[in-house]
Amino acid sequence: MKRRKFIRNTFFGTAASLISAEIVFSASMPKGYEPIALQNPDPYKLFDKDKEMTVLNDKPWNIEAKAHLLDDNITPNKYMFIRNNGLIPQDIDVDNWKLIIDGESVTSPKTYTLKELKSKFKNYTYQLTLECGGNGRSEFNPPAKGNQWTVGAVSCAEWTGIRLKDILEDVGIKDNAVYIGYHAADTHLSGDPEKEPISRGVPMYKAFQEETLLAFKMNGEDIPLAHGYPLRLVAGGWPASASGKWIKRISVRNKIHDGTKMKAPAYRVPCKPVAPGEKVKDEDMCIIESMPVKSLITYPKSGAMIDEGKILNIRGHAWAGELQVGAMEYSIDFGATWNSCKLENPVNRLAWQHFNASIEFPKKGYYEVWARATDNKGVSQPMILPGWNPKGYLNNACHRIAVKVK
Ligand SMILES: Nc1nc2c(c(=O)[nH]1)N[C@H]1C(S)=C(S)[C@@H](COP(=O)(O)O)O[C@H]1N2
Ligand SMILES: [Mo]
Repeated sequence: MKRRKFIRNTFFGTAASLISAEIVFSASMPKGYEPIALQNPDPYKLFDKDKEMTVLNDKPWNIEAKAHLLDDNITPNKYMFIRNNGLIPQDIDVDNWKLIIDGESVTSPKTYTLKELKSKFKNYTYQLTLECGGNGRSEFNPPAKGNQWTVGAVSCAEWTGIRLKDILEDVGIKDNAVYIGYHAADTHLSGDPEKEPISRGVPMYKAFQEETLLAFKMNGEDIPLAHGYPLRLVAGGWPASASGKWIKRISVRNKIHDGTKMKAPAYRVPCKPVAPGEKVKDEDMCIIESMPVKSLITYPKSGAMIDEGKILNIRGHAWAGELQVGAMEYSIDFGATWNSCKLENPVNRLAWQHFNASIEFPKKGYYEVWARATDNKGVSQPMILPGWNPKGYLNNACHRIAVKVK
């Protein structure tokens, strides 16, 4: 009861501070009532986000970072993108929050309270890269519908929780298990309680990876509400849509999970490359699994000015889905020649890797610094746009910043 009050108070506390006045008769305000003054809330205050974050949509909330905001090794909440398909659950009762594990491929369904999950199973902490499959969508031509993400729908926070595999082993999984599918507490935009905004998942081998967590902490604290409080699946290196927030139920399926947004064309790309603008049949669309190699220059900010003769120290992060980044390079001549950056190893599997380089420019003028990562299988980021696809997923083109030497 205490915890629940806390959440409600935070909400109404936020409410009062957004209105900048005490809600005098708040005690008689109907439960779940949204004060008129709050119907257009300030998302920065509501979600504790930095003012430089970009709001792409408010119904549902979709907010992204800019490259230079992602400079921290571990992404703090204020710079973490928000991607919602539906409405954030408003009235979370943590004391009565239950996780159900069911499905065709469990021997018998089992229910756990949050407390049981936290105490019964060993806790693990990993830094895990989460990138929205649609990150970079805004650059595709012909354009794809959906949130027009630029580069900022990626994060690498530190997640603490229990291994999904430990719970699945505790429940008992049948040999015919193929996929897990999540079910969450958010509401469909239509308000229809029968509809789920999203219900995706991962195949068993990913569910059984050591780093696949059911997390209850982000960066050492309770997960912020917008990011899945009180329980979130985190499957690093895969499109972040696989990492369900506000998890209530996980079904172990004897087939590929068929929840909302599992079917084509959602989170799928053509199995074979297609020409820009081409229509692709549903059966020719394949589920996105590991995300492709990518990197971001997080310092300096694009548009930086430096004095002639000075060295520019750039830095950023690189990641490669399930793989590790093997090499990192930069170019100041539009990709004609490339130089190596210093690249660190990841702190753990599926965490992004940090890079830096010291750049000398030959003379005054305008330059672009392009960054290119190569995964440990030898696959590099494309210099400009990769394969066009109907939904605008997987744009892993080189990140570029402008620099003026004066
Ligand atoms: N329950 C639920 N989980 C969800 C979503 C959602 O809308 N509802 N969005 C997914 C998508 S598409 C992405 S990219 C990530 C975004 O995670 P974040 O908002 O914590 O950055 O959450 C995923 N998990
Ligand atoms: Mo996403």
